[in-house]
Amino acid sequence: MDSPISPVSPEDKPFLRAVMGAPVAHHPFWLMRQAGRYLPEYRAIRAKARDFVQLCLTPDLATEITLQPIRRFGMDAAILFSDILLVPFSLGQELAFQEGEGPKLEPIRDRSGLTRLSEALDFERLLPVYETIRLVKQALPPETALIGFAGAPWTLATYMVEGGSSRQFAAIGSWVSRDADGFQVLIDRITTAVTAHLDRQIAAGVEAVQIFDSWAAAALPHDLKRWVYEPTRRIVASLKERWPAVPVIGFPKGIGTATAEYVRTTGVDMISVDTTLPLDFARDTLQPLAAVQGSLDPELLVTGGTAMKAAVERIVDTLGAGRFVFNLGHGVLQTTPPEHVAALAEQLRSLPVSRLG
Ligand code: 1CP
Repeated sequence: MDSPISPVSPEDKPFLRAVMGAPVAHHPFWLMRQAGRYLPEYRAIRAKARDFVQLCLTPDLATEITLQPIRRFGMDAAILFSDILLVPFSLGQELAFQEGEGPKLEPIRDRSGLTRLSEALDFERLLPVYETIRLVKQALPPETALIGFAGAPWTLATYMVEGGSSRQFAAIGSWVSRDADGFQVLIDRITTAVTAHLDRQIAAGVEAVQIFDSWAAAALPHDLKRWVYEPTRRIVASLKERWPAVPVIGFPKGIGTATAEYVRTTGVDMISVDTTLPLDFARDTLQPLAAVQGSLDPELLVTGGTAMKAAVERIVDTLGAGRFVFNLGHGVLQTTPPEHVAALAEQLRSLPVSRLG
């Protein structure tokens, strides 16, 4: 079914304008994990859903959750409500979310474990995700952009090899050091799957995509090129062939000044910076290469008040004259009072934009 023609062209959406470096009337913003447990209306839906994977795969509910923060706070971009682990799930790896324990997957520890994975994504499993995108597009205010996403191959591999969240990364480290070529087969398979999933999301209507490499810092520094930059570069190159105008956002969390090499190598259009990256570095070294998104400490959104206000001003003062989208350095914490997000939205709408041309 064709979606109704929007009276607003993509060029009129502040989020997309800021990424492209066009003038904007206010600093656009969105927040990683802007949909989720800090919102009572999310918790109400979550309490009724049998399990988290099914919630992500129920278009009406996923649509509603995607829209919740937009209704309350008017972010300039919505992010699809879904999860990075739907890609391993759709490659045939069993996935369950246990209350309070995070995700659990049947771990793949070596080359022989690869036989338990399919060669390609089972799109049947993902059709509800693309349907959600179509529903969200119909319901979003015309000036609000929709962002799709996927986990980067390295970060997905950490979950697939460790069997869930990890802080030590012992199993993946062991596989990489024993049999890097075998691990490369896994990375290649994930890279192809992520590319296909992002391609389908764009075809369904998302206007930008973010590649989450939340555990990039778990790779050894001399391995970043092979396991972090190169797979991401391949994804960006394939997407650019089909969708040259769709911005790609990279988030290689925790790699510090190596972020510059990441941006140069991968060709992302916007770089999401975490709380540890000095703002001067973001302005002087990253902004000439790409648009910058970030970097408020999520804890400050829990604190609120004058401490948050001052930190927001410092970020906007440092980065606001270049290509810039306001965001956090990582996801919204569960303990965040929604009123603090409302205060942040108000502050960002009232701060002057110094660069108008
Ligand atoms: O029970 C619940 O309500 C589960 C909480 C939850 C939510 C709200 C999970 C489980 N995933 C999500 C949604 C989600 N995940 C989104 C939706 C859109 C939004 O941002 O509002 C996105 C983009 C993600 C991405 C995601 N999932 C990442 C990358 C970003 C990051 O936070 O670093 C990662 C690492 C995951 C894995 C994941 N999903 C959920 C959990 C508990 C975890 C493990 C996190 C960990 O290992 O620390």
